[in-house]
Amino acid sequence: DKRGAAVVVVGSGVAGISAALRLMSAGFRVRVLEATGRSGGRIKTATLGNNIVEIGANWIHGPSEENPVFCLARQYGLLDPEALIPENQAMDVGGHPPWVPNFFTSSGHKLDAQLVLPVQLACLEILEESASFEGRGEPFPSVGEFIRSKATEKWRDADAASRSLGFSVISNLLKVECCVNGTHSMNEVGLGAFNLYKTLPGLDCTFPKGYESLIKNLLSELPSDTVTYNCPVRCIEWINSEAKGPVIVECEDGQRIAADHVIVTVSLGYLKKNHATMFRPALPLHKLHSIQRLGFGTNNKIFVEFDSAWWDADCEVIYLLWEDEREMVDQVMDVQSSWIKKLFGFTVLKPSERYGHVLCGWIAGHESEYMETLPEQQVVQAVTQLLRRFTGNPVLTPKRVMRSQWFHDAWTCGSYSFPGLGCSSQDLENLGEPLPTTGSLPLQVLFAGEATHPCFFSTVHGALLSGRREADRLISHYSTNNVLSKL
Ligand code: 6YU
Repeated sequence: DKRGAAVVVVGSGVAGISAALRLMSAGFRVRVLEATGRSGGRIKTATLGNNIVEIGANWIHGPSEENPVFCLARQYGLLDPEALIPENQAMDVGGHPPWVPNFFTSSGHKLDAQLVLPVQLACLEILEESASFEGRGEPFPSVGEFIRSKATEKWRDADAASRSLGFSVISNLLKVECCVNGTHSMNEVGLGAFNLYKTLPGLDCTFPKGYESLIKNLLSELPSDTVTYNCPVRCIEWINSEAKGPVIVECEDGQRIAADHVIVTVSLGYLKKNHATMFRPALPLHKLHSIQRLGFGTNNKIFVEFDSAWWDADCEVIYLLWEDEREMVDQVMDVQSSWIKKLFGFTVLKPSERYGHVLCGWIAGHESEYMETLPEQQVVQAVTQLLRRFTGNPVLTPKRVMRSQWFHDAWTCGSYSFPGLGCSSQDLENLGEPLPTTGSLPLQVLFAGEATHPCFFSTVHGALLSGRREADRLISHYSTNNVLSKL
C-alpha cells in the first residue's frame, strides 16, 4: 500500500523537490535529507551590492510549453511580461540565442562586429555539423578534434589575416563551448553522443527575482518538516538478494533511517567521488562504468560591477579574442600564470535599470578550478589586468567582483554533466536505472538528477523532469501491483 510506503529522497535540489512533491500528492510518506543548510543545490541566488546575481543556473533554456520550468515560473507569476509573449516562446534558436556581441582583442582593439560576424557564423556551422553524428561513423572521438580539423581545412588556403581571425574566433568558440558543456576541453566531449542533447523552442529568459524564487514557491507546497537540513547521507544499505527488509539510510551523524525506497539526486560529480562509500553493497559494474564514462566538469562565473558601461548600449555579450591562438587551443599551457586566458568573455546583465553595470565572466575547466583556489584579491587583479589590456583603457577599475566556486563545493564537486568520450545514450540509461536490477525487492534505490535525463541533462528542466520520472516510477509500481492483486 503506497500510503504506508516510506520514501527517502537524498538531496533538496530541484530534482529532489519535484520528486517529493509528486510523491506526496500521490499519498506517499516522504522525507528529504539535505546535506547543506538550504534547498536549491545548483540553483543559488546571491546579491552583489544591490543586485541579484545567479551563482548557479542562469536561464530557462527554451522557455515554451514543453518546458516544465517555464510552465511553473509562469504559473507562480515569476517572469517578466516579455518572456510570456508567444513570439518569444516560438523563437527556435537551437541553443544559441542571437545576442548582440562586442569583440575586443588582446592588442586592445574593439573589432567591427560586421567583420567578425560572418566568421562567427562559419564557426557555428562547424559546431552544428559536430552535432550531426548518430553514434556511428564519426571521424574523430571528440568534438574538439572534429572542430579543429574542420577549421584547419576551412582556412587552409586563406590569407594570413583571415586565417588568424578564423583561428582566434574558433579558439573563442571552443572556450564558450567548454562553459556550455561544463567540460575542461572539447577534446573530452564525445563526438558520437554530442547530438543527444536536445533544445526546446523559446528565447532563454531569466528570473527577475532570482532562480531561487522557483525553489521557494515549490517548497511552499511541501509540509515544512519534509526537508531535514544539515543532514548529509553517508551510506545507503540496499539489499542485493532475496533477503527481506528495508533500505537503511545512514547519515553523517550516525542516524539510521529505514525506508522502502530511496531516491538519490546527488550530482554526478558527487557520485564519481563518493560512490564507493555511499552504497553497500557496491553499485553494479555497468552502472559504475557509466558513472566513470559520463563527463562532469566545472563552469564558473566571475561577476564584475562597474560604475559605468564601457560596452555598447545594445551589447549583450563581450567576446575576448586572443590574437596568438593559432593552435586553436581550449586549454592553457601554464595554468598558474595564464588561467585567465580560458575566460571566453562576459555576458551583460540586462536590463541595466535593474542590474546597474554588471558583467558575468565565464570560465570552465581546470583553469576555472585553479581560479577557485586563489585569494579573491588575486582574481580581482587578474580580471582588472585582462580588461585593461583588451579595452586599451589603463585605468579601468571594477567596483565589485564576486565568483562562484563549484568545484570545491563538497556537495556538488563541479557544475554539470556532459557526454564524455565513447559515451552513448546507454550510459545515461544505466545511470538512471534503479537498484536492484534483479531479485524480488525492486525499486529500492532510484536515481534522479540532471545527469540522468536522456536529452535535457545539464539543465534545470532536465533535473525537474528526472525527479518527476522517478516519482512516477514508484507511483505506477504501486498502482500496477494493486491492479494485479485485485485480478
Ligand atoms: C539551466 C542554466 N546554468 C550554471 C552553473 C551551474 C549549473 N545549470 P543539485 O546539485 O541541484 O541537487 C542535489 C542536492 O543534493 C544538493 O542540494 C546537494 O547539497 C545535495 N547533496 C549532495 N550530496 C548529499 C549527501 N550526501 N546527502 C544529502 N544531500 C546531498 N541549468 O537550466 N539553465 O542557465 C544553467 C548553470 C554555474 C553550476 C547550471 C543550468 C544546471 C542546473 O543548475 C542543474 O542541472 C540543476 O540545478 C541540477 O539539479 P539537481 O537537483 O539534479 O542537482 C551535448 C551537449 C550540450 C550541452 N548542454 C548545454 C546545455 C546548457 C547547460 N547550461 C547550463 C548553463 C548555465 C549557465
